[in-house]
Formats: sequence, C-alpha cells, structure tokens
Amino acid sequence: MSDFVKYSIQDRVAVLTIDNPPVNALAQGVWEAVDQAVARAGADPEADAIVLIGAGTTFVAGADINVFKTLKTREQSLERSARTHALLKRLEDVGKPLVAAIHGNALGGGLELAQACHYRVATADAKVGQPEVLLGIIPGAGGTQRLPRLCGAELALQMATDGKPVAAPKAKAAGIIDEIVDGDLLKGAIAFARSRAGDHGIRKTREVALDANASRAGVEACQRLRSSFKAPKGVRAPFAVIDGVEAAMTLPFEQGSLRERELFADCVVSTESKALRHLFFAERDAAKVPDVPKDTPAGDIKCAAVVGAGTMGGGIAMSYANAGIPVLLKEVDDVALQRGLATIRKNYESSVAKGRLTQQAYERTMGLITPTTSYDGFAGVDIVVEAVFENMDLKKKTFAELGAVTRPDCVLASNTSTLDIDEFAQSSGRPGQVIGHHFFSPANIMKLLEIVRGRETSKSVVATSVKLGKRLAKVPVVVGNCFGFVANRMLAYYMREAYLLLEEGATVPQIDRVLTDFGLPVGPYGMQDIAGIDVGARIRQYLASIGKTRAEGPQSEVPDRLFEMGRYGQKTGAGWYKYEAGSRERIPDPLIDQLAAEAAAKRGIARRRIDDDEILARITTALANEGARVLEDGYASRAGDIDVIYCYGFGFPRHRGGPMFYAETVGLKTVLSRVEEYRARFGDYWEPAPLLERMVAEGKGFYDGAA
Ligand code: 3H9
Repeated sequence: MSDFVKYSIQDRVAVLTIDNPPVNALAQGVWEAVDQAVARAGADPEADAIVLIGAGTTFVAGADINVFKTLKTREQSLERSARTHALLKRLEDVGKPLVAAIHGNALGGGLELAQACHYRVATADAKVGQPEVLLGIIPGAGGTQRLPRLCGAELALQMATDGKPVAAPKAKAAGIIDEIVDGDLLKGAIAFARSRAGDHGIRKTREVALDANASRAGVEACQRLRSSFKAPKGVRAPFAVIDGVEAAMTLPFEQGSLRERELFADCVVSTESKALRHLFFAERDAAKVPDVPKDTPAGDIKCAAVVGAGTMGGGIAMSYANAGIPVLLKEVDDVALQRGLATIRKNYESSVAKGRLTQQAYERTMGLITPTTSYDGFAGVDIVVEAVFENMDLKKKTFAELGAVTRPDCVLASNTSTLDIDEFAQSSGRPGQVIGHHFFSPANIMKLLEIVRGRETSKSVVATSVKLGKRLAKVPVVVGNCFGFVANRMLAYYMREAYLLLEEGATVPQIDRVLTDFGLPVGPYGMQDIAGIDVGARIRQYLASIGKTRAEGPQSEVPDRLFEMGRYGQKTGAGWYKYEAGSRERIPDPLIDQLAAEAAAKRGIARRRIDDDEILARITTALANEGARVLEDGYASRAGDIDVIYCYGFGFPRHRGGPMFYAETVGLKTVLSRVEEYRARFGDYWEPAPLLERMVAEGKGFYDGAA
C-alpha cells in the first residue's frame, strides 16, 4: 500500500490516515491510495466501519493545484474527472459506514472527498469550503451535486461562489457536518463510526432526494444569483458554479455529474484559471527571498511603535492592533495625536456599525493602541514604523532619534513611498536594521506590503519583515530600493500612457471605461480622484527639484494644471471629474478636454479618435515593458512578484494574472512588436526592455512554463 494512506485497525474500526504534508493535498497517487485503502477496509473482516482522517494539522486542503497544469485539453480533463467521479462512487458504495474526521481544513476536493463519505465529524475549530472559484474552476469532484444535497442550494451556492470557508458549527447546523467532536478527534470519530456499524441502508449523499419544493427554490436561488452576482468583466467560474448547482436541482445525480464534468473541463483550461492558479503560487513564492535562506533567524514582534498618526500612520497602527500586537502611536503634539486617534476610532466605529466588528472587539483592539507624544517606551519595542511626512531632512532627523531611543536589535522600518531609504538609513547609526515597509492606503485594509531592502539591510531584518507581514494579514513582497520601488515605479508608466492618450484625443471616461471593462475596479483617472491629484503633483515637484521625472517620455501638463486649479479630486469636489456635494458619482467635465486640447496644441499633436483597443494595448504594454526592466535590474526577484504587487496594490484583474502574466497571454512577441511600433510612431522613449528583446529572441517566457 502507498505511503500516502496509513492503515490500522482500532476497536474494529479501520482508520485510514491520509499523509501528504504539508496540507494532505490530493496529489497524483493520493486519490488512488484512498481508493485502495477503502476497498481494503471494505473487505477486512476485522473492520465493521471506517474512519478517514488527515495526518498533521489538517484534513485535506483540496486537489493538488499543480495537477491542473497537466490537463492541457478539455478531453483530458473530462477523462480524468470521470475517473475521479467513479472513484468517489466506489467509496460511497463500500458497504460499511465510512466517516470523515475533519480537523483544520476540508477544502475543495477535500470537502468533496468528505461528502462522498457517509458521515462527517469535525473539531469545533475546523473549516469546510469550496474555494475552487478562487482558482477559476468549479468543484469538480462532485461538489456541485453532493453539497446542495447536504445543505441546500442556497448555502452551496454561497460557499462555491465566494469561496470562503464555513466554520464547523455553522456547517453542522446546515447539515454538512453530522457531529462536532469535543476532545480527541480520532477517538470521537471511532466512537461515532462504531455507533453506525451494522446500520442498514447506509446514507449515501448522492442518493439524498431533493423534493420538488427544494428543487424549485434551488433553481430560483440560482437564477437570482446569476443576475445579481458581481464579478469583474470576463470572469466565468462563478457562473459555471451556478450552472452546476442548477443542474443538481434539475437533473438526476448521474446527469448532473456529467454536467459538472463538462463545466469543470471548460474552466480548467481557461486563461482565467491559469491566471488565478499562477497567482496562488506567486503569492506564496513572493514570501521566499532567493538569497535569504529559509533558516535565517526571523525575530518575533511582540510590541511595536508607529511614528506619525496621519492617514498612513493611523492605518498602520490599526493593522498592528488588528493582529493583536500592542503599538505605541507617536505624534509631535496632542492636537495631531487626537486628530489621528479620532480617525482611527471613526474607522472602527464604522466597522461596528456595519456589524463587522463587535463592540467588545473594538474596545479590546483600540486598547492595544497607546497614544504618546514622547519616545517613552520606545526602548522596549521590537519594531518602529516611521510614517512622518515625505521630507528627507525630517526622515533623517527621525531616524537619528530612533537610533538613539531604540534597542540595537529593534527593526527600524520606514513607510516612505518616494524617498531613498539608503540615504536616511545612515542617520540611524544602524543601517542594517533599516528597511522599507511600504503600506498602501488605506493601510488597515489594503493587503499589499512592499518590503524594501536597503543596501545594508540585514537578512534577518528581511526575514523578520516577511514573517511579520503575514502576521499582519498582508501579502508581503520583497523588492529593491529604486525610485517608486516596484509598485509606484510601474504606476508611473501606466499613468504616463493614460495622460498621453488623453492629450492625443481619448477622453477621461473612455480611458477609465476601457480599464474597468478589462476588469479593474476603477480606471486610472477615477483612481487618481480618490487618491488625490495633489499627491502625484507634489512628487513631480520634488522630482523636478532633483532633476528627475517619474517616467521616461513627454510629461503631460494637464495633471499639474488641475493641481494649480485646486482640483485635487473627490476631496475638493472636482478633479478629473466633477462631483456633487456628498456624492462620489463621477460626472464628466468638458474642461478636461479643453485642457487636453491646449496641451496637445503646445506639443504640436493633432488630436484624433482613439479606439478602445489602442488604449488597452498601450497601457498594458507600457506596464509590461517597464516590468521587464524592473526584473532585469533586479528590483523584483520574479515576474510573479510584480503580478502580485500590481494585483494587490492597484486592483489589476486577478483573472488576468497580473501585468506580466497578461503580457504572456498576449504573447511576448506581440508585446515587443507593439513597443517597436510605438517607438516609430511616438519616439524613442518607447524603448524595448532588453530582457523583453532577449526573451523573444530566445523564445522564452517570464515564467519558464510555470503557468
Ligand atoms: C480542488 O480541490 C478541485 C477539486 O474540486 C477537485 C477537482 C478534480 N495544492 O497557503 P500555505 C501548498 S482545487 C498544492 O502557505 P497556510 C502551498 O503552495 C483546490 N499545494 O499555508 C504551500 O507550499 P509552499 C482547492 C498546496 O497554512 C504550502 O502548501 N483548495 C495546496 O497559510 C502551505 O500553504 C484550495 O484552493 C493545494 N491544494 O494555509 C485550498 N494548498 O510551502 C488552497 C496548499 O511550497 N490552500 N498548498 O509555498 C489554501 O487555501 C491554504 O494553503 C490553506 C493553508 C488554508 C490550506
């Protein structure tokens, strides 16, 4: 028998332990091992019942996601899932009570395996879920058919379209779990299995009959969700889930299962699924830094301090408190401090009002934030995050003070988004301890944490930062110290093209619509109206003062003219759009076209009608070309890191896989030929990234076939 499943007999119950660390994923061979072990138990005269349990910290976290890469065609997928369906049916037909004992997670194929068991028992803290949709697929091992038979269509639809796991007590109330086990899970599961031994008519989930009323209500739930489900344009998987559940409501099990297999096959070969699977692994890889070995000592952050209680500082302090880490919050005077605290309170109170936070949790979390106007207590903290104004002299002064008041092993992090970390790191006297922790606004919500390595940052400070990032529920990505780091450096090219397209004749609403049709939650101009036009303008002013620009190429004057007019965006009631008092509805403003026409005239550009395809092609090509430079310069370790940064930092549609992955789906040859065409049309600032040229010449891709 395979090592994947251990077999033993306890109290006349066959105990089958799935053992495939770290998460018992159903890899090649594991399905088969379960199949063989169940058959053995079925035939074993020493066993009256069977328990299926996971070794280690979890039951089964799903099918091995790597396996989907091998399914190159729809036919291959159909053939494979027919085998899986037949296997699950064999388990269901074993003839002795088969009990799944769940701890940790039963996700995806893991939950489907449990559904094919006759009973499910779980620890109270276990979770069950169908997260396939987050990978661009649907439950493909019977989940669309068996789950609604256990818990009804409504919950099955919810679980399989939002992909969020459900806690065991709720799953029990809904009929997914039969019993919650207090104490030792295996003991409880064996006792449960023994109590069912000798049962006549073992309950098979596939035979649960749906009465006419339940079917009708289920079909209605499917129809309602189909018309109301909000997904970025082009996303297919959630709708395939709905189709699958609807089939369960209207067709016998066998036919419904066939429908599931077809829907699964369509999804698994889609670009949407390839993109989402790529991001699943890219996200986890981003936490692995090539030259920082796994065993690099990473410190524990038990208490922290944040300097600066403005928008960013306040949000960062909230992130620490939300993670249960006590944090000192320092401001220069009481007025600024109280203003910062009031914003934090307002944010939490709004969460309480929306029912997302209990009053008790609010008070407990708020209690972890200790306001101060002095450095008292800084000698005891493990990390300080500096979030003062973006001014080099102020940063230098702050880091000199921090160097004096903190312990030598304290991590000194800066939330700067524009300044050179190496320049102020020296002031601390401990540049090895200094690192960038670039949060995105609002810092308590946005998941991306760009961890910026300075020239002298020590490896253990990098390792500590990555570990801490995860604890703060962020997605940490380690990048190098160049202007704008990775996120904002690439954003500058995205915005450059948006500005130039406007001058050349496209309109603000058109450009925004093209990007939202592509799947972004908001286009470049809508986004800038939210973030504040003044923010970018001040960065441009600073750069001009040191003789630099944000992106190669012509600098549009239009955003600076808006800045001079005091049109900062939503906060001033006007920016790229107009806003009525108290409303966020974007109203197009003819003034923008006038400003764009004036700018075009000054640059001698004849304005023209620009079609949507050109807008998308130019903006995404600018991103990919600059991304290739970032990679080649070593500021990002992998193309996937850039994808993760852009998806989490700027809402690049996940089903497109990120800007580098998207470029690969377009074809690097096409991307390069576009750059060359734009160079001929617009000028040398459209210079192909050498890495892009090399890859095309060598027929290689950014991922070497990882997708
Ligand atoms: C499916 O089941 C389809 C079915 O309908 C059947 C169709 C026929 N496969 O996240 P972590 C790796 S689709 C392969 O850091 P955590 C992960 O890459 C699947 N590998 O740990 C990482 O590797 P490394 C549906 C997997 O404690 C390591 O395990 N299931 C898989 O923060 C640790 O992972 C899902 O979508 C997998 N299924 O979180 C669940 N899962 O160390 C996906 C994990 O080399 N998994 N790995 O970087 C998760 O959501 C989280 O991993 C979990 C643990 C919550 C389980």
